[in-house]
Amino acid sequence: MDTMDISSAPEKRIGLSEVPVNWCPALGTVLANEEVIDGVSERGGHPVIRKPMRQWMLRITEYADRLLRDLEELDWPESLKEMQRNWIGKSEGAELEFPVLAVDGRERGVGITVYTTRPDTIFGATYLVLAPEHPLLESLVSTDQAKYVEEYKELASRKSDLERTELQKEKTGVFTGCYAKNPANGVAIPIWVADYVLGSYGTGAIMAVPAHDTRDHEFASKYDIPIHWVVKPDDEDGSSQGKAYPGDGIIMNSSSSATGLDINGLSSKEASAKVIQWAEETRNGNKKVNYKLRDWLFARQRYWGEPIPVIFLDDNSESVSLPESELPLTLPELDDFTPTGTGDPPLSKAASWVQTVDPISGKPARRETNTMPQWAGSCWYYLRFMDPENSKELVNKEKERYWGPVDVYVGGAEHAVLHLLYARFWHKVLYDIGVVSTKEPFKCVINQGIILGEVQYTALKDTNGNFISADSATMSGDLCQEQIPEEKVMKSGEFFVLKENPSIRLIARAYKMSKSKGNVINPEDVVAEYGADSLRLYEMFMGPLRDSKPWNTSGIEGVYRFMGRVWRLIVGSPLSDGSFNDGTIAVDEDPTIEQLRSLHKCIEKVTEEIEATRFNTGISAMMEFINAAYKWDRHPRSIFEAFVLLLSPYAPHMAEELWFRLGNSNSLAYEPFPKANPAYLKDSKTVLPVQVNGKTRGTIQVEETCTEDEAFRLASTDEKLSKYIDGKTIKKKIFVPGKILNVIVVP
Ligand code: ANZ
Repeated sequence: MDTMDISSAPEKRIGLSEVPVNWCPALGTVLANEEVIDGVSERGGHPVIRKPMRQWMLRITEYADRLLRDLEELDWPESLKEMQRNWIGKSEGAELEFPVLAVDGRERGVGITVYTTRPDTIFGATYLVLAPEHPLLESLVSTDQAKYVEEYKELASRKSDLERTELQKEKTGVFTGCYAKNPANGVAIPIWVADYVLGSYGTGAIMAVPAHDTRDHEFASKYDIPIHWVVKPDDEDGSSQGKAYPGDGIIMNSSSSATGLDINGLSSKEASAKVIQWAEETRNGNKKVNYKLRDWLFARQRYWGEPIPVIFLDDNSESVSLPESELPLTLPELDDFTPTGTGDPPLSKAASWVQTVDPISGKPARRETNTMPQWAGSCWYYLRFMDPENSKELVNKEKERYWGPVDVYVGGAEHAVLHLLYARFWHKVLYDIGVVSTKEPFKCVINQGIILGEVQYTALKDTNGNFISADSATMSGDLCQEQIPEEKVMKSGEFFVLKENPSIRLIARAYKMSKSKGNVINPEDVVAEYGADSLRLYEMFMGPLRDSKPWNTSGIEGVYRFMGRVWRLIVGSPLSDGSFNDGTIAVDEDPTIEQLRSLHKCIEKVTEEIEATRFNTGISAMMEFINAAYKWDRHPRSIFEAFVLLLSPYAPHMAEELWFRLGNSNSLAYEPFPKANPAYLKDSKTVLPVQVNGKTRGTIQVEETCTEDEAFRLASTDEKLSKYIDGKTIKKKIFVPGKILNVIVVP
């Protein structure tokens, strides 16, 4: 393997390595491990095979521990963090060395190092297994076994790692004809080759403990290899079972006078620690941490990607990175940029671009023709947003300190071990070389729920065509299903029933939008019919951001009506020709305490709900405010200006228009968001009894500071009281603040 360092940073972060890569013939490119899911490409689902190729790798493994540790301080969904933890896959154990024996039983002077997470089970190791790719394999195999081992290696090379490690697959293997010594008790144990051990993980070799590992148990049973029980479960004797006991327990059958090692009676945890200590003292091994994370294969055989700024000197194929003065390196124009199909990148067709000179030495050189994967750009675009015009540096330090890190990042969980892991890695590299000031790029990540198709209602019918209620139907009978349109459905408690016969309960389900289900809502159609603001407001109104929720067309109509109400309240009813006022019907006068209270409560609620990403309840508060405002007979401009600012993040186009009609000449984008004044948030209303001619007829809610005129105005507009007062001649009003209002009318 030849690896060249092209970075000036202390750690090697990028290198060119001949490695078995994921090659996707259909896409004509190699793919990163993160882009291969269950043996097929993440995009398109095409088969992926393993093939050795010389490729650029980014050394993300250098950052495995930091990527894991720093997850703790992030406000991300726990499930997302767990996916990254599993992908990084930290495993703590030991590397132990098993000396290889010659035919005469003496040590040959070479050892096989295994990686194990269960050093406590070392006395139960009854054979070793090497991966078919293990570099020592060839030198160990006995002459009579060589043919079988060769055949086996050939067979294994055609399987993917996934096929090899699948638990259900029958385990296969071949004896190498060679033995090793178990260092714990000096016993000679056979060395096998089997493809359930991977060459790319740990040391590519294992000590097999069939009593306590399921795969080893299956293998040993098949090939008649001894099974030694060394861990006693807390509650029963493990040896009586016909399968492996993989759990922890108390160690037994684990002492040797030959080596002096004795771990009997210890717990698994204590025994592991003791074996590691013993191995370190006797130079038989050491503690070891392993990661599942692999280096990031960073080259693609694609035209559309950032070209890698590296050249190869013609005389010795040494790679040289281009100096900063030559950057950015841009793609050459190509007529045919389709993949070549051979593994040669499309850029290899750009002969005059490929042929260049080394700007430092002036020697002839060739450009690297692989390009970067699509993830490269998304690893740092958020930094450019902070300083998009900067042509001198990636991001100005001061601007980065002001804006970074990203406060809230809304995105899908499907990027958990792709973009969100890669971007964290790049950010850490940029932190190490002083470009950014924070260790993490995204403080908080929110996974938004998906918008499902409209709820579909299904009724069940028996063979005679009669409806059967969904709760009473036994699915075993002959039933057929009928789709019921929404207008024939009503809600009854928690369930949906037929309007014409409420005893028939329906099945209500919302499906993910998909072409095949025919339930896709095209946002452009919605915008054409209701406007972009309605769509936006409705999407916010549908429910909490993190929940998946069904689309509902009557819901958007509701939101559209609300916007109409807001418009008419501020601009007035349509004029006779259908157009509207140029200005507003709001008046230039001071708002009443009651109006201020209404507004500031709304501001408080909307602000709180934005912070908590519960936009839906914030919008409900605005709807309540508008309902209350419709009852006012005066509409002070200052109140509606504040309201329009509250509405603007949800319905920016209409809010901007209303803002201008309210008499402003600058965009509302430059206005601060309203702040709730605590003075108006206290509820200081008292109940004032109202008498008419000495007889109590009802009550009104008034402020403590309420005047006689204000109390009388409230009483005469009150639904219950107005009939005793309206149209009557008022003789006298007796008002005792905070106590009573008595109106004397001419009978
Ligand atoms: C002995 C043993 C006894 C094990 C026991 C397990 C149970 P994780 O947690 O995934 O790191 N192993 C090591 N290298 C391997 C490879 N290249 N291919 C396949 N399997 C490999 O798992 C580590 C365990 O997986 C190791 O601990 C080893 O089996 C196996 F009762 O060693 B163990």
